[in-house]
Amino acid sequence: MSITPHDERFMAAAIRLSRWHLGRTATNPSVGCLIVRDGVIVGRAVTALSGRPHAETQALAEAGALARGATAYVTLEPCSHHGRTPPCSEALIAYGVARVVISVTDPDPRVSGRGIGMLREAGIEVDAGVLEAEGRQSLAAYLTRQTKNRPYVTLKFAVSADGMIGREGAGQVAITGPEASAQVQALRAETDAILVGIGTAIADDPLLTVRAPGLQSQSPIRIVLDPSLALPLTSKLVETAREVPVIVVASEEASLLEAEGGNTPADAAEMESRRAALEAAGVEVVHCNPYHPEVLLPALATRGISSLLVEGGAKTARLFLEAGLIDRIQLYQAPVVIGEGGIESPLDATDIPSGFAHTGTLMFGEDRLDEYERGL
Ligand code: AOF
Ligand code: ZN
Repeated sequence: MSITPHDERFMAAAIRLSRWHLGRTATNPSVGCLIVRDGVIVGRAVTALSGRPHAETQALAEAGALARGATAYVTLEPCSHHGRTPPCSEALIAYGVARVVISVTDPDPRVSGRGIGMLREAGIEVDAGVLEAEGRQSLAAYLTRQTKNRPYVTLKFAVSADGMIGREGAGQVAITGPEASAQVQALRAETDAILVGIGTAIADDPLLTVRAPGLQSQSPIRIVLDPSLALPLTSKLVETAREVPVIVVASEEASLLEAEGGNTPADAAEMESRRAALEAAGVEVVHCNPYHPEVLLPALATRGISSLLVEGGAKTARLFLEAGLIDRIQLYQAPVVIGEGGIESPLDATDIPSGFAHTGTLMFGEDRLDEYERGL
């Protein structure tokens, strides 16, 4: 049988369903699965919170005997390995599914092609690659971590009508309105970690949590690039470190500081006491050159972080852009005028780096969101 518009419609629904648990199944991807019999959905599921059970076994359980002869739509190739439960491919075979339609094949070396192989060997018809671009987008974090050993990185920033992202010495300056803020809260909720530079951490004293009603438990891990451990113990980040984790990325050794800023050996003792104080407050201090995202990102991936949101400020944005380590840019443009003392944006709509494609524009109240993406 060839792919029909019905297949695409059901796959689109499976992809929408998969987004429901985005960012909440780490390190497993959030996969959507529909079981369809005679054009009617008889089972549906998304990978459970924290990653197990997988989508297929839950959808099959809902369909029960109706799964026999039905078609399963899955956003990712069904697994073939034994985890905490037997492989999903085995379950699809056992329930007597006649056809499996897949969006994206799984790069996990334990699965990669074997899931499809098991199904075909059992006589099940398999079609892969349906709505693949959309499927890959919904699995971007998982695919990036699996194939590039780093998180999928989104750079988000808001620019005023006069091209500014804030005002010198003014702390947090409202640029976008409440509708855009709600959207950013939703973005944070589906992201594993959020990162800012020490400049922003001090100037804005941000909380970087998710406060939207119903999503409060989905705050990402908060990461501060802080070479010399200058994050104040009285900052909101440190004060809430026991509720939502904070990781401070400091320079690897005092000798590096010396080379960079002429610090004296006395600073090593000072660093040590700051580190002890931060750790006593519940902050995790990681030593890794904060100016080398190409080293930091694989370290974060190893800890299970698949998606990262870079939220500020200009210096940190430039650092990641120059390293070529941004996968997606979300640029909010607001009608607000900052004027005198403004901090210039590192980027505007006219100088988005080459390699990024403009993938959409949305309006949130008065604010315009433009999204740009690079291929995975
Ligand atoms: C599926 N359906 O819903 C998901 C899959 O740690 P484990 O044993 O759960 O295995 C994780 C791997 O399972 C992950 O790398 C990916 O290959 C697959 N995820 N597979 O059939 C699902 N979430
Ligand atoms: Zn599975």
